Amino acid sequence: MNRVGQTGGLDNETLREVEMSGTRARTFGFSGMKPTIVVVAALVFLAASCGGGVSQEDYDTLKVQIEAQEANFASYQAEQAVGTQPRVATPAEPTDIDEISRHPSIMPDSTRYTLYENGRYLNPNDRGEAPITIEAHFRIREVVAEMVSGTTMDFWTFDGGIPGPMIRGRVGDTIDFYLHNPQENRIPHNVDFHAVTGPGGGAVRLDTRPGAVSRLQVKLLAPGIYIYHCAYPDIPMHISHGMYGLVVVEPEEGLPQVDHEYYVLQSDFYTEMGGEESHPALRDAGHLDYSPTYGNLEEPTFVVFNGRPDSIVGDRALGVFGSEVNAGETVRFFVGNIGPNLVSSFHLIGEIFDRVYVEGSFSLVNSTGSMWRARSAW
Ligand SMILES: [Cu+2]
Repeated sequence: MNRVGQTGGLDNETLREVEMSGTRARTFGFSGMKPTIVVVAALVFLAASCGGGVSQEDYDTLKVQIEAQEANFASYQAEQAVGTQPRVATPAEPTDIDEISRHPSIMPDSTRYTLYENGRYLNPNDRGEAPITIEAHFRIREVVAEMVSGTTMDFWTFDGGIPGPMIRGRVGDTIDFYLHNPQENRIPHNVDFHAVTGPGGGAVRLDTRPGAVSRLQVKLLAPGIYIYHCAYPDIPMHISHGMYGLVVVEPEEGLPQVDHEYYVLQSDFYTEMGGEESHPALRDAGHLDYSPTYGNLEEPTFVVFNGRPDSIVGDRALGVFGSEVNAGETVRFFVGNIGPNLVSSFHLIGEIFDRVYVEGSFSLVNSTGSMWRARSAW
């Protein structure tokens, strides 16, 4: 995302939801961020709705909005220039759950499950050639949990863990998805599936207030590994509270069998502590509030795999937590990065992947076997 103040311009309040000629365009962005791309997107929608041309009336309306937001953004920049206020520490809060991290070994071991509910993959079957329907129920839990020892944060989760549950199917399968937002929650949520073609990847259909359930039925058309995330405004705020996961769409013939699989998802968390301290220094820091300011500055307090620091070490290391991994066995990683800001520098030591599906594409494969053969010929 753009860093605030680099380009000047609009804030997102207007631009997150631009309604013109019956077309709603939703966009990403921390409050106050200059969304140049969004203006372009809005104009594209206008062009589409006006048969190829932007009317003077629509142009004038957008221009007024832009000028109003420029004034708003100038005041935001002034606020930023003052700097962040000194933190007043608050005690750690009682936790609602013992563990915020969903371990990488907790995932469907294949595409043979037709139901996900209450944290479990159910109804395994020997699927044949024909596509199947996979029914998935996600329940949103807004919880307080420990990020590091003695330090709590507010998390918004799918089924109480970060990342959310993996959905796994094959091309041709149908996902029958239900989003449950229990009454005790405070905030509406939704899901944007990047595996889905359509408005907001289904997010518009899945806006769900507390006490309601929404449903989306979609057919999986394109193979690959996809992010899903909550896309309820302010979208980066929902992402930064932990609302994301992966959808794996295998090719029609499925993926080759391996002995072990893991589900790893990187993300950033932004708090009032900013980004200067490493996580050992953030122990016993009390309750940390979410900070949109440090989000705008792209200065995360925590950059983690699977929900929190140290989530995959010690007794939670791969091959220790869950099944044991022995020499000669095969392992597959599904790796994602939701940010919302930082890129991932996934770094493997002491082993070389035989095959890398580049950027989650099953058709773009980097194979060390073929490289080795090429080198051997030299
Ligand atoms: Cu949400």
